[in-house]
Amino acid sequence: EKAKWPKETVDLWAKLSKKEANDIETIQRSIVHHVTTTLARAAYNMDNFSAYQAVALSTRDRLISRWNETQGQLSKIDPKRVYYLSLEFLLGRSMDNALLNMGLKGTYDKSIEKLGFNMEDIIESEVDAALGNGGLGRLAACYMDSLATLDYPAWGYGLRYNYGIFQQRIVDGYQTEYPDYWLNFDNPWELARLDISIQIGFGGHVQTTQDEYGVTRHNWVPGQSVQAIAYDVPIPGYDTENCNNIRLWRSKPTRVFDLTSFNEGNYEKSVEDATNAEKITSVLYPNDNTMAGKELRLKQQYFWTAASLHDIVRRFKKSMREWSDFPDQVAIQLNDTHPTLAIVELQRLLVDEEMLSWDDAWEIVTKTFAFTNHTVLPEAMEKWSVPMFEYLLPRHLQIIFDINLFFLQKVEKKVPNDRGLLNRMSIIEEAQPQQIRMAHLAVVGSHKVNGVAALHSNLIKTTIFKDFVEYYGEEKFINMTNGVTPRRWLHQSNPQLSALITQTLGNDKWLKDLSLLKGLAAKTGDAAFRKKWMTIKRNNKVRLAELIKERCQVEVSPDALFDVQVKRIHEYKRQFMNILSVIHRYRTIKSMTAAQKASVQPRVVIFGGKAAPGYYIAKLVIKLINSVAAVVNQDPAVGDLLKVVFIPDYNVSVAEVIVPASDISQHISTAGTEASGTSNMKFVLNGGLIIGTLDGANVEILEEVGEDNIFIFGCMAHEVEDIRHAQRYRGVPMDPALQGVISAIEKGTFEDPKIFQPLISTLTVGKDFYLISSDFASYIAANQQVDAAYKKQEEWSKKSILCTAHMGKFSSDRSVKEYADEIWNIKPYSVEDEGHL
Ligand code: CGF
Repeated sequence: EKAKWPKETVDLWAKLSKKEANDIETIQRSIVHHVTTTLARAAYNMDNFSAYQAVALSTRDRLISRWNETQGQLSKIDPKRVYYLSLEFLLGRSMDNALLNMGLKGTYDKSIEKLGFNMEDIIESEVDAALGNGGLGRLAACYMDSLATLDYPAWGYGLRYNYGIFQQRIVDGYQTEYPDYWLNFDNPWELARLDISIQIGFGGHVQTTQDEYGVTRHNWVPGQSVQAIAYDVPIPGYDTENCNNIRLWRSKPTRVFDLTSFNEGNYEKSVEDATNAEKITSVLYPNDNTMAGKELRLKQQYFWTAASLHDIVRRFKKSMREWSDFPDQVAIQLNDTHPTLAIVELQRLLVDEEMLSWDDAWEIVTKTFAFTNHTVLPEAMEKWSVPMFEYLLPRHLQIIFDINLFFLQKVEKKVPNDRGLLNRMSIIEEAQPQQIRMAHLAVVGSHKVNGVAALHSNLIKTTIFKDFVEYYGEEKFINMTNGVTPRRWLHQSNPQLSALITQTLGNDKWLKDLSLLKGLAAKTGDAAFRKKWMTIKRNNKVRLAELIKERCQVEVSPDALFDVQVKRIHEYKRQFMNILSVIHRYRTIKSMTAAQKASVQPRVVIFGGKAAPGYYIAKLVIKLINSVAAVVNQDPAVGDLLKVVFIPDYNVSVAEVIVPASDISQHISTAGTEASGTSNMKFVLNGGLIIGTLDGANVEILEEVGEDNIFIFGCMAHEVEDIRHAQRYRGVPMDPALQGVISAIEKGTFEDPKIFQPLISTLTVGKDFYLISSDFASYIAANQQVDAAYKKQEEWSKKSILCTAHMGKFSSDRSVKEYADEIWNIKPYSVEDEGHL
C-alpha cells in the first residue's frame, strides 16, 4: 500500500515519526504532556503515584520507539529466532531498569527533580510484576535481559495472569495469603495487541477419515473455544538499541460462543462459559518445585503453548519457506516441562493441518525443541492423568500415544526383551489411572536436554534420565549453568558499588563483560579501596535496617553481621535447620557469663520467602521463625548479640534491597536437591559471602572464589542415599546439640509446643529425610567460622572484594551465549538506529 503513496506523504510520515529527542526539556514536556492529557491531572493534584505514572508513560514512549524499530528490522532481516517458552517471568519493577538500560536514568533524574519530584520516591510507587514463583521465573527474566543486551533475535512467550504470586502477610506469626491484583492501576509496561487474537479449542472429539490416497486423516473438532489476546512487554537491552519482546497471552471468551444456549433462552449459561474462559489466565499457581495436578493448570498450559505456536508458525509462514526449513528459522526452548505440550501441538499442526507425513513432521519437531530441566525432586515431576487429559485434549492424547509407541518400538529394537526398561522409559506410566510423564515426553521430543548447574546436569544423567542417556548417548544431555543479569543485580540494585567498580576499572565495560570484574582482585591490598568497599556495604545495611524497622518493627544494628536466608520456604532448602541453629545460638548466649558474651559476634538473622499456601510444614517453619524472633528479640540477656526477623512478602524489589546488604547468606539445601540456586550468585556478586552445602551452583561458586572465600559444610550429594539408609534401618541417634534445641522447643520456650509437633516429627518420626541431624554439627561449626572470620574486618573486606571479582562466570550473558551457540544456533544481529520508525 505504502508504495502507492505520493512522495510527500512518505516524507511526511518519515518526518513525523522521528524519534523524540532525549534532552531534559523534551523529556519534561513528555512527562507534563502525560500528566495533563493521558492522566487528566494538573500540577496541583499530583502525588508520587501519578508522577510515577507520567514518568512511566514517558519512558514507555521511548521503549516503544525502540521496540518498533527492532521488530521492524527483524521482520526485514528474518533471521533464525529463539522463542523462550516460560509459564513464569518474574520481572519485578520495570521503570528503573528500563531507564538504566536505555541510558536515560541520569537525564530523567534531573528532569523529574526540576519538576518537583524525587526519582527514588517515584520508583517506590511501582508495583512488582510478580508473574513467577521464584528461581525459575526470575531466571527467565534475567535471560530476557541478556538476550536483548547481546542483540539476539529472541522472544519470550508466557501468560498474562491477572493475579501474580500472592501477597504474604504475617498474622500472629503465621503466613496468610492475599490476592495480588497487580493490574489495579493499569500496567504501562505492556502493549495490548487487541488485533492479535487466536482461537484455542478444548474438548470435543476427533473425526477420522480416509483421504483420496487412502491415508487416514484426523481432524480435531473442539467442543469449546476461547480467544488468546496478545500483550507485548518490551525488554530493552543494555547499551544497545535492541528491544526484544515478551508476548503474554490473556484469555477471553470467543464472540461466537454457545449460541445454542443463548437461543434457547439460557443466557446465564452462555455468560458462565464466558467467565470460565476468562478464568484460564486468571491466576498463577503458587507452587515452586511441586506439581498441583489441577485441570485449570493443564488448560493454562495448552492455551499458552497453542497460542504461542500458532503465532510462531504464522510468522514462519510469512517467509514462504519450505517446512523442512522450520528448524533453521525457529528454536524453541522449553523452560521446564510446563510447555511440553508445544511438542504435541506442533506435531498436530504439521500432520493434521499441514498434511506432512508423521516422520517428516517428527523430524522437524525434534530439531526445533530443546528442554531445560530444573529439578530432580519427585514431587515436582509433572504428570497428567490420562482420563482428564483425554477429556480436554482428545487428539493430543492420540498423538502422545503414537509418539510413545514409535519411541518404544525403537527402544525395543535397540535393547530387545527388556520390559522393565520399556516400563521405565515409557511416556505413559501404568498407574490407576494412567499418567502422562511430561519429562519423558520433553526428552523424547527435544534435540537437547540441559540441567542448570554442573552438579545437577550430572545428577539428571545418573538418576531421572539415566535410561535416556544410555539410549540416546551423552551428547544430547548437556549443562548450562544458570546466570544472573549484572544490570539488575548490581548496577541497578547496588548503585554505589557499581559506581565504585566503574571508577576502579576505568570504565563500565564490565557491565557487558562480567569477566572484567577480575580486575578488582588487584585492589585487595589497597586499604583506602577496602574502606570505600566496606562503607558501601554498610550504607546498604543501613538501607536494609530501615526496611526491617518499617516492616518488622525491629531495630537492628548495621554493625552486626547480617545473615540472610531469603528464598521460597521448602523443606529441602532447610530454613528449619537454620532456625534450629539460631535457637542453639540463643541458648549458647544465654548460658554465657558477661565476660564470655563480650566476645560474641553480634548477628542479625534475616529470613524471607513464601510458602505454597497448601504446604503445611513449610508454613509451620514460618511460624517457628516468628515465634523464635518474638522471644529472642525481647530477651535482655541477649540484647544486640542476636536478632531474628522474618521480612514479610519477599519479592524482587525487596530482594533488590536485601541482596546488596548481606554479609553472609545461607544456601544450605540437602546436597543434590537444589538444582542450581541463583540468589547465591547475586549475593556473591554483591560482595556477600555464602555459607552452603556442596549443592547446585555453590559447587561452581566454590571453584571460582576459592575455599578461603566461602563456608562449605555438610554431606555430599553421593553420600545422601547411604546416610538415609543408615538412618532408616540402623536408627542413628540425633545430634546432641540438636537434641537440646528440640527439647527447648518441646518445653515451650517458644509458644505452645503442640503447634510445632508436626514439624519436629519430620526429624523424629519422619526419619529426617533432609538430613538436618547429620549435617547439624558441621553447620554449627561453619557458622562459628563465619563469626570468627567476620571479626577480622580487614581480612573480611578482602574476601568480600575477591568474591565480587571472581563472579564473571555467573553472568546470564555467559549462559545465554552458551545456549545460543550450543543449542539454538542463533547469531546476534545489529539494530541500526535509523532515527525514525
Ligand atoms: O529453578 C528452580 C527454582 N526453585 O525455581 N526450580 N524449579 N522448578 C530450582 O529449584 C533452582 O535450584 C534453580 O535455580 C531454578 C532456576 O533454574
